[in-house]
Amino acid sequence: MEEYMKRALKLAEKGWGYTNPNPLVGAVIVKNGKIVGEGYHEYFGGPHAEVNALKNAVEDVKGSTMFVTLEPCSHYGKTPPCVEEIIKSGIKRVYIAMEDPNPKVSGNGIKRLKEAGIEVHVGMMEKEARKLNEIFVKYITTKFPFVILKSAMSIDGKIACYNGISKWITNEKSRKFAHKIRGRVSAIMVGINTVIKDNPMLTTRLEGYKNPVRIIVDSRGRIPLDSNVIRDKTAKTIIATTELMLNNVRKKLEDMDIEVIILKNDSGKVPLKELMIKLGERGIDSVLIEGGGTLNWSLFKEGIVDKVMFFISPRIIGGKNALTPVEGTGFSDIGNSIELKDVEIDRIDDDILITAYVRK
Ligand code: AOF
Ligand code: ZN
Repeated sequence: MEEYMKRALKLAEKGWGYTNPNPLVGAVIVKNGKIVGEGYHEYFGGPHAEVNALKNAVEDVKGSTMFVTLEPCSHYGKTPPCVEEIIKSGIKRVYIAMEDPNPKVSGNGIKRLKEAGIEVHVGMMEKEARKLNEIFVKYITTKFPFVILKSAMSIDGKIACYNGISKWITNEKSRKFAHKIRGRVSAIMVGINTVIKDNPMLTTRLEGYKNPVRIIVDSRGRIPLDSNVIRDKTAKTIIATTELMLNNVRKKLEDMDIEVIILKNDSGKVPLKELMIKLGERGIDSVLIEGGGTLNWSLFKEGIVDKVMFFISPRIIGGKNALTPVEGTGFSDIGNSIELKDVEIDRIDDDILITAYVRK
């Protein structure tokens, strides 16, 4: 029967990038061994997956089984509780991949279904469901965004040549995939050096994918006012800075509709944890970090990174002054270094993608 849950997970994925900060959810209704209804959560604030599946059913669902990737909700939020709709429909059995970590629900949906005499099974393909909603699980329980750090490097660990040239290290397919990841997160973050050096656009540029908010960490307010992230209005830009930014620069930015977040810090550097908390308060559930090495080091050192995605191209760039993905001071002994777990390796033609999670 896992095939139905697999289908529900596949449907859930269709919402990628549009449901944040809500979860990705899919639901399938099966009657006499046949799928009679399917649905998923399509966009933030829209109907939930279960309701969509019921609405799309092609025959009476009385006596049927529902497969849903997240515990159906029991609360009045933007929409009425799904459990009541399920109970009303006459569905007699529900398979749930994982309990809802949302404290407003967590277990109450399951309880309510059971009370109504529905047979409930929890845990089918739970691992896959948790992975699919890794952003939601962290954000709903901590209000702190899920942080993914992405980097592209040569096999000898360089992100540019000694003279700064970096176009292009990885292949086109890898770069396209990296753009897709942008479309799935709420925000993308870079340091000011990257903006000054590369003048990137930081947009998705793929049909069917939305643009995340651009966040520039710029402690002293050095952002050039004619840079692409300021001029281009296809995505929102937030500048995170300190009191070192000059007032007239701030005013000019705000006049250009750029949000400026000023954070106090004695060291004169943007306090990154506080920044993440501020972003969480704005509903930003996920941040993709796209370098460079100075920002990456600070984020690792402060324990802010959850997941890494390293694209590695089979080429040697060399040069002892060529930049690497993580700069800063570095750790003084291996025992203190950042350890990764759940390592996965994918091939993108001749490139290698290593995905892993930071052991906390
Ligand atoms: C979704 N989509 O398909 C399911 C959700 O703000 P609301 O009313 O849309 O409720 C959001 C909460 O509902 C969410 O945090 C999760 O706990 C629960 N289930 N949410 O957005 C869905 N099934
Ligand atoms: Zn619901």
